[in-house]
Amino acid sequence: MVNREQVEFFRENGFLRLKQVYTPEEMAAMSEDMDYIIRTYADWNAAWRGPWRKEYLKEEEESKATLVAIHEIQHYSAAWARAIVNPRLADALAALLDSDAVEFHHSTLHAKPPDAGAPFPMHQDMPFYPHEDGRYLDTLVHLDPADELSGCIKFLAGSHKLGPLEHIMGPGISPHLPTDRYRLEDAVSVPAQPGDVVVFSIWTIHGSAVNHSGRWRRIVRVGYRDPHNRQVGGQALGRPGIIVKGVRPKVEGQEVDVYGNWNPGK
Ligand SMILES: O=C(O)CCC(=O)C(=O)O
Repeated sequence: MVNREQVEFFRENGFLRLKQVYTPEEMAAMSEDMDYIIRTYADWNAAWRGPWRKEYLKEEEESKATLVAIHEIQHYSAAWARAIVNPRLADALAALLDSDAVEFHHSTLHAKPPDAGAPFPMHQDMPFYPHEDGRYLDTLVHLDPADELSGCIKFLAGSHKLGPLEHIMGPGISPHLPTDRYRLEDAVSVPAQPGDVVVFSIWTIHGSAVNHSGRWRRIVRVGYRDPHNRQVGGQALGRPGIIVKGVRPKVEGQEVDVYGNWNPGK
């Protein structure tokens, strides 16, 4: 799934688009199930908040900016449970992580509705689920065409080399980087088609603009790590994930008990 050139591109830039990881048949089932999940379970009030919004949204866009989100899609759909353990993707991630084993960590839907899909400020994903080191990859599984008009993902090329950065945070403020130093305008757009997966490092700075198109832009972020990389806080802390490639290595202080839980009683 990935060749040497792609691995080198990823190491240099901190992101990589993998074309057509999923077949049209897999995508049809994933898309149909996602529409059901959005109608039935998702949070329609999930747009990120904070002072950065005045830089990203015009006055007339502010009140209608909407993000539909939900976590752990595999709890709702068999098509998505299969998508997460896809061996083609797992092989690619193992090559990018340079690891024999890959562990699934979490999944999160970010759906931008037509004409009103909310933007994301420039940030790393590290503050949301901090890990001890950089051996963590986020993947964006694309359900719809994502382009400039619909608010595709944008990356600051090479920014993963900066390592973990301090983010602006606070009550009611989504973690983000200072808007004057880290600008969406300086980022590289990565448009993608349904079935494509865009991979990036937990340290790569990224964001996206408003969906100005008349169509949905649905993306599911799925996080994977080298099982040696210990989580120290945030989303999905305290639970072992499915091993999608290889076998779980022994990691001191992070033993899984016979019931499948981390470190009982610790
Ligand atoms: O969906 C997007 O446009 C951005 C998502 C994002 O920033 C993230 O998942 O961390």
